[in-house]
Amino acid sequence: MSQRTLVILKPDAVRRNLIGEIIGRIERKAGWRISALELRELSREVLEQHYGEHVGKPFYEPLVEFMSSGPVVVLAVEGERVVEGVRALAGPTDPIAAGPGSIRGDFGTIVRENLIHASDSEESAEREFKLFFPGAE
Ligand code: YYY
Ligand code: MG
Repeated sequence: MSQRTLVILKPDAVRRNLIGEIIGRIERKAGWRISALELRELSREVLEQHYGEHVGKPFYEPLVEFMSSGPVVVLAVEGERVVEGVRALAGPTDPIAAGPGSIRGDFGTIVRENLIHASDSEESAEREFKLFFPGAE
């Protein structure tokens, strides 16, 4: 079943020159394609909507600080079971728990700086796509 997911390469990925490496892993999956891509800085307002489920949690403020600390790459990826698939490429939230071969396992250090966001469901993906690419199809 073809799907679309929303991916953010976080400020640590941009600062550490890892965006090519990460996008390459996504592109090497047969049948997936990148359908939107932009380097930009995220406002607190957009981040509050994006991370609405985490507002009020102890890690929320430091997370927003981090996510607005520099440019990110926002992209949409389309393809077969891509929502679950990019989450699998990313690995678990905490890089310490992420195995080698996953993006977070190979490059992550601490939980906050875990390089990549990927939508957790088709519903989240559609909401996030509209938030980051308003007006796009
Ligand atoms: O979806 P995913 O990114 O894997 O994790 P979430 O539980 O949605 O948390 C979003 C984001 O928040 C996570 O990627 C890092 C950060 N975070 C944190 O800094 N500390 C935690 N204990 C949990 C999450
Ligand atoms: Mg999440």
